[in-house]
Amino acid sequence: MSIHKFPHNFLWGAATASYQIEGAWNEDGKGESIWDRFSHTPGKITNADTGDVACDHYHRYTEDIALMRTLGLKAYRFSTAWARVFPSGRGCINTKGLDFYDRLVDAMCAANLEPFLTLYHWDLPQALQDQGGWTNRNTAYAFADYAAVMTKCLGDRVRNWTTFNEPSVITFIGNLTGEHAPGIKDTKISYQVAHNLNVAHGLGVQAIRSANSKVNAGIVLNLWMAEPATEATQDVEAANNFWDVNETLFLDPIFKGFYPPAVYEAIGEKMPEIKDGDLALIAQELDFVGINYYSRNVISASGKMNKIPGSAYTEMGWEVCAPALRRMLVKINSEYKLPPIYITENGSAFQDTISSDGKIHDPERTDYLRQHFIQTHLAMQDGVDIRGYMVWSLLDNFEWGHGFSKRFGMVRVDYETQKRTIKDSGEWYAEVIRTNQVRE
Ligand code: IFM
Repeated sequence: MSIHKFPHNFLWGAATASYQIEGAWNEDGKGESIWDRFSHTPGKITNADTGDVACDHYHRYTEDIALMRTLGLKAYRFSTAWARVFPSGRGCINTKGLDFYDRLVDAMCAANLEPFLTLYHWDLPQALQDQGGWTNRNTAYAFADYAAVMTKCLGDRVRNWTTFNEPSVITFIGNLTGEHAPGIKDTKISYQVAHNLNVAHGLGVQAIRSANSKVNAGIVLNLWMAEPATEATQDVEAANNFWDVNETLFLDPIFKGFYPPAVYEAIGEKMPEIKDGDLALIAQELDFVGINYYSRNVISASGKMNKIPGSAYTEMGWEVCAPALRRMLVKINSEYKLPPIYITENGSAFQDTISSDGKIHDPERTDYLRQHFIQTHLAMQDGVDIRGYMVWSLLDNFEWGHGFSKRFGMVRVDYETQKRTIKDSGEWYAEVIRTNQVRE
């Protein structure tokens, strides 16, 4: 049996996001966000679920931080709700909202957890959406102001700042397929949103650094490795093209300073309006990059394959393929000049059941994590500089369009009673952290 031993300072953690866990959607002066509006619109979310209460983390954060201590986490990745701090997106600060994050960060520090703060995990203030949202370049300037206020207030305790979580999901699921808020379905708009997000990222990094020169700034990108169905040249070319068109829209401008030619070719006149100086603004040097990895796309010359014979799938219908994580990390490490990497999300949804002993035995989730930890360790041996790993997710939570029907947590949440129960996968993760190693 081989043992994968991680470096002593490897940062094991877990991740969540504001709208998915906080609840308190209209408390203490919080403004409406696009996810409040979207989830309150009939027909948008499975079972008409909303994040109105979610995991009630707004009121139960001390209990949740105690859970993190029980698991032995060293880091906690969370996001702040812009509309809690600026109910209208800009202008007057809602001090009660800011105080919540102040208390939350204090509690993390008291528990010896390294905070990783994400400024934008999809919950745009509705007031800004009413002015065009991310299609309006002014939203990028409002974002930079919000970033500056948050950094000034929390930068003395929060060292790691992320501008955006998964800008490609905001772009394509929010503005092309319309399955996420704000529910727009328009190719041209989606690419303008992508560019404005890139601009907002650049402005955000500058704002973070001018508010506090000592903190680290980065971004979190979700990447699905694209792999050919066979070794035939046509399949290999199709997979490479799929990667270039679908996965480099943020990687290239941020780490190379230009938009990928394959995207220009694919969308032609639907390319966004790019102003002079934008590309230099977007390509700010970063202190770290977060990579979220869940699965891969398998591509043949005739398109994307739906089911791969012999592969296991999660409840999301995503293929389990940990070796593709290693291959992808090695690929991006050789193709880009990247700063240190954190795996900022990785995890799986499975149908959990409560056993007669009151426990949640979730061997598939444990196995999923084990395989991905091992492949990450192998990528580190291949020379990729990976500093930490945040499991998605600490708690079962609101899985966007799927509502509460998909459970990603290492801790089960009973949404009726808000009772938290650590699953077997959580116990197993605690042991990984304690021993700092994974057994194959
Ligand atoms: O729940 C989401 C998270 O908000 C962003 N990354 C993927 C997760 C699972 O779908």
